[in-house]
Amino acid sequence: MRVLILGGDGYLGWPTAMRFSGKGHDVAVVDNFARRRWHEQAGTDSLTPIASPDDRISAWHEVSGKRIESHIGDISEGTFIADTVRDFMPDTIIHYGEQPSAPWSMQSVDHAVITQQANVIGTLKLLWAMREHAPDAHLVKLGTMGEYGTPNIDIEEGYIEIEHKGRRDILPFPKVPGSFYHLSKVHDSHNIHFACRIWGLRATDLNQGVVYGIETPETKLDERLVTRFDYDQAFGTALNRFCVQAMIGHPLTVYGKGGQTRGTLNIVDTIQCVELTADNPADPGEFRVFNQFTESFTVAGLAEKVRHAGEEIGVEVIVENVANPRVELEEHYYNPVHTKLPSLGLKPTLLSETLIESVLHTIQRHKGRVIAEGIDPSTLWKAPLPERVK
Ligand code: NAD
Ligand code: USQ
Repeated sequence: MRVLILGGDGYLGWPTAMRFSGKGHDVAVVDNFARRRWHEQAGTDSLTPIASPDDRISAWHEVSGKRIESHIGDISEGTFIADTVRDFMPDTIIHYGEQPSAPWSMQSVDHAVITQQANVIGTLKLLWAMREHAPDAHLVKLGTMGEYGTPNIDIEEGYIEIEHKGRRDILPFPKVPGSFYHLSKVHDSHNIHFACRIWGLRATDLNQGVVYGIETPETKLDERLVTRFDYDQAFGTALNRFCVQAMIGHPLTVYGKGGQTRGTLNIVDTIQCVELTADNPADPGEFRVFNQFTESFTVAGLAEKVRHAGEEIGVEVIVENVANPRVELEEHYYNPVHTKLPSLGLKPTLLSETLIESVLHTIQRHKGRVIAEGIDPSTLWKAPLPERVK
C-alpha cells in the first residue's frame, strides 16, 4: 500500500509512519513543523528529546533498512497538498496534520483563526486534491470524541436514527463541541461527509478520545526514534500531564470537580486502530465514523490512579482541585458506543497501574528537561474582558 501520512512529525504521526513503513508499505510523511514552532514561541518543549526531522528519518533507515519519504509544507497553503497527492499517488491518506489543542485554540482570536484555517482549510484542500488526483484513495481522518460534547443521551458512532413528527431518518449525530479546536473537527467532518456524498470519495472519520502513553514498539528501537511527549498546559493531555506532574512533585491539576468523563486510549492502540481502518477501507461514497477509544475515566479517577502508581514506586503525589480554566460540565452522563473498531479486531491495551508505573519510569529519565513554568493552566475559556478605556 502507498500510505501518505499528514502530520508525520507529530506525537501520533511519527510512530504511525514507522509502523506502516516497518510492515513494508511505501510511506511518505507530510509536515510543516508548526508544532515544533508553536512550542518555541511559547517557551515550552517536548519532555522527550525528539530528533530533527531529517535525523529521525535517517535513524529509521539505519535501524529498519526502510526509507520514509518526506514532503515539507503547509497542507492549507497554495497547491502544496494537491502537488503532493499527485506526485505520491497514495492508496491511503492518514490525516493527523492539524493544530490539535483545545486550550491553544482558545488563547486569542489569532489562535482560533490559525486553528480553523490550518484544520478546516487544510482538510478542504486535501479533499479537492483527492478528487482531482486520487479519487479512489481512502482517507483516514483523525477527528475527536469531543465533537459530540457531553450530551445527556448515549453517543452513537457518527449517526443516529431519529423519529420526528411521525417520520424517521438516519442523520449525523448532533455535535456540541467545547472549543474552537473541537469545532474545527466538526467542520472537517461535515466537509468530508459532503465530499463522500457528492464526489464518491471514501473516508473514515476516527473520533478519537484522549491519547496517553510515551512509547510504541518502534520508538523503543533507538533513542533517535522517540516521539514527542507534551505536558504543558496547552499541548499536554490530562493523563500525560498528571504523570509528569507526579514525577516533579507538582500537585496534579484536576480542573474543577474532576467529574469530567472522557474516552481514552493508549498510543499503541491509536496505531492499531489506524492500521485496522486502513486495512479495511470504506467503500466508494461511504463516510464511516468510528468512535476510537478503549476506556472511559473521570479526570479525578485518572489522578487517583496516578497517585496510587506513584505510591507503588515510592513517590508521594498530591492531587489538587484547581479552578477550572475551561467552560465544561464537571459532572455529566457519558456513554458513547464504541463497537466498530473492536468488530474489526481491536485488542485494547487497558490502563493498568503497571502501565502508569512504566510511563513514570520513562519520565524519570527525562525529568531534568521539564519546564515547570508551562504547567499551570493559563488559558481561560472566558477571560474577563479588559476594562473599557473611557
Ligand atoms: P501533533 O501536533 O503532535 O501532530 C500534528 C502534526 O501536524 C504536527 O507535527 C504539526 O507540525 C503538523 N501540522 C499541523 N498543521 C499542519 C499543516 N497545516 N500542514 C502540515 N502539517 C501540519 O498532534 P497529535 O497529538 O499527534 O495529534 C494528531 C491528530 O490526532 C490531530 O489531528 C489531533 O487533533 C488528533 N487527535 C489527537 C488526540 C491526542 O490525544 N493526542 C486525540 C484525539 C485526536
Ligand atoms: N483536564 C484536567 N486537568 C488538566 C488537563 C485537563 O482536569 O491538567 C481536564 C479538562 O478540563 C478536560 C479533560 O481533562 O475535561 C480532557 O482534557 P485534555 O486536555 O486531556 O483533552 P482535550 O482538551 O479534550 O484534547 C485532547 C487532545 C485533542 C483531542 C481530544 C480528544 O489534545 O487533540 O481531540 O483530547 S477528546 O477529549 O475526546 O475530544
